[in-house]
Amino acid sequence: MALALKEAEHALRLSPPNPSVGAVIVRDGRVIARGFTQQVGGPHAEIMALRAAAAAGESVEGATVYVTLEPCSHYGRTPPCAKALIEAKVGRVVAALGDPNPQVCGRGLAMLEAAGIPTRSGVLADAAQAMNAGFLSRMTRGLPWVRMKTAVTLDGRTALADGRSKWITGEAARADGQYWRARAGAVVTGIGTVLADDPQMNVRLPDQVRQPLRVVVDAHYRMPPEAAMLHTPGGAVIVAGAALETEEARARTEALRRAGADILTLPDRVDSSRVDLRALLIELAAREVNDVHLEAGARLSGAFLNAGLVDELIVYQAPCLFGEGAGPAAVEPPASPGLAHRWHVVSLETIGKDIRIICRRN
Ligand code: AOF
Ligand code: ZN
Repeated sequence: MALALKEAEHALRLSPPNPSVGAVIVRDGRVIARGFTQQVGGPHAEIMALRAAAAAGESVEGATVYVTLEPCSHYGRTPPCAKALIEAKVGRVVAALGDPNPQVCGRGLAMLEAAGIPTRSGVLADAAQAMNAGFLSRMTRGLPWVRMKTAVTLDGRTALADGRSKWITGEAARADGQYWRARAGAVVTGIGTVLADDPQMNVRLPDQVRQPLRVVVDAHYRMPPEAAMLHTPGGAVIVAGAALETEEARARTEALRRAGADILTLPDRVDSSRVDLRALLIELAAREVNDVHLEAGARLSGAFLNAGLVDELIVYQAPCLFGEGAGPAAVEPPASPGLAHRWHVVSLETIGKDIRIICRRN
């Protein structure tokens, strides 16, 4: 199963909105084939492993299949893996985790059992869960998994006193940030960041085949139609704004549409000139976004935190000190002490000359 999890890692940037699954086929104590989930619409991990076995001239009859998610039982974009495993006459199926997709939800393992193939589930479940936190979140909560990324100094600052902020962290940390972006279904930022930095918010890795949606939270539709995001290759651009009934707002949204943006109107429950961030996440989940990569300034990051919508923090910390009076912290103040203290560290690593801390919610 550990090998199957390793295999699944190859799918992280490729498979969304499908979960990233790995499969390994073992016969007489020997690994005879491996596979991982392909791009959406393409074969699942088990099918790739069965094909690899066939290509290598290996028989899978009676073999054990280790797979990091319950084999599917439904006709989605592809036919059911459980059926393919039954037809291939495998001997046993071991899964790390049940598939909470309501179209599967135990039926994959039940199909195998009904065909006389013994199954087991729950092997290395924690690692499998962590790897597909986004897919599991969308299936069980109807919300994407939200990772908030920030880059700060040792004293938690995002800019010098004069506002200069470019490249706090080094090249290695920035490349690592690209990998996290690359596994997301959507990169979310705020209009403040667009106006200050004019970012592209795309994935610039040479072997990347899919691009996450690019979402700008922009209550008043202030995004310039000339913004780089609208004129660089990458995922579709969504401008998420409020229900403004003014002539100017209508003219601005029209200009943005002409520049290629998709306008999403999400009025806040208490204030029609603000964006309801939970409604935004529900809408993104409906568009099959598993993972949101939040890469924004202190204001929007703080708003997501204070709405209790952030699941994970990725903090890059550079070994420098900007000191008292320097630019802003990564986020606006938490609305309550409970929100400030809700995190625990799950990983701490050096990335080039910087450090990366990953925290999850308690
Ligand atoms: C598997 N193995 O490698 C993956 C599975 O539309 P489809 O046919 O591609 O089905 C997508 C669903 O299949 C997805 O929502 C999830 O429940 C399951 N993903 N299942 O047996 C895999 N990626
Ligand atoms: Zn499948």
